[in-house]
Formats: sequence, C-alpha cells, structure tokens
Amino acid sequence: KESRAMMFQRQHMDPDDPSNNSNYCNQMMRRRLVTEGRCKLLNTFIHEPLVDVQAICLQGNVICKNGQPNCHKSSSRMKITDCRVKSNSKYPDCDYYTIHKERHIIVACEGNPYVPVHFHASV
Ligand code: UM3
Repeated sequence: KESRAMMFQRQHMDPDDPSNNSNYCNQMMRRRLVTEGRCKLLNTFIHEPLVDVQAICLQGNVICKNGQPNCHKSSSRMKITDCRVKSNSKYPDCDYYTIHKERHIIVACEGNPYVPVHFHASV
C-alpha cells in the first residue's frame, strides 16, 4: 500500500528542472495519477532534490491552516510549478495552466522518519 510519504512524492516531487513546455501540467497531472476521479483544482510540483525537500521538516515550524502544529516553511525559496485547472475543463479531460514560480513552500510532516506528507502552500 502507498504510504502518505510516497503519495507526497508521487504528487509533488519532480527534481528535474522546470520544463518550458506549456503542456507540462497536463502531462504530469495525468502521468502521476493526480487526476484520478476528479480534476484536482491546484497541485504543485517541486523541482528540487528530494533530500532538500525532506530537510524542510527540520526548518521553521509554523501552524497549519487547520490548526495542526506540524507545518514547516522552507528557509530558502524553491523552484515550483503550480498546476491550476482551467475553469472550462471537464473531467476526465482535465486541462491545466502551467505556472512556474520560485517561492518558500510550506509542507506538513509526519512519522518516524519525520517526512513531508502534504503540500500546504507556497508563500
Ligand atoms: N495544494 C498544492 N499547492 C498549493 C496549495 C494546495 O498542491 O499551493 C494541494 C495540496 C493538497 C490539496 O493535496 O491542495 C489540498 O490542500 P495533498 O494533501 O495531497 O498534498
């Protein structure tokens, strides 16, 4: 069974450099099975080494929007791509904008080892 940590990697990790292909999100959202069952409104891929993303769990502790205490904000900005669904797209034909950014990211961490399990926000 897929763990929450593995699911985070599938849905949010892409250590390769951001592609300049405007079809990136349409391809990746499908390839990583993020569009199973519905068109997820917003999903972010992170273009940094896995170890650097895992290290965020040791960085600035912040309160998550739901009040949980296990959110962590990256001390440096990270290369990310936001995939935001186009309002006219109809499941199963999920159509996405591909938006590259460099932002601090906030992830929720859990477990032992204490690793990212949820992408919370970019700021
Ligand atoms: N989400 C992103 N990027 C954002 C904000 C939210 O990918 O900037 C995703 C992560 C959550 C979902 O899915 O929206 C609901 O907040 P996850 O828990 O599977 O990571």
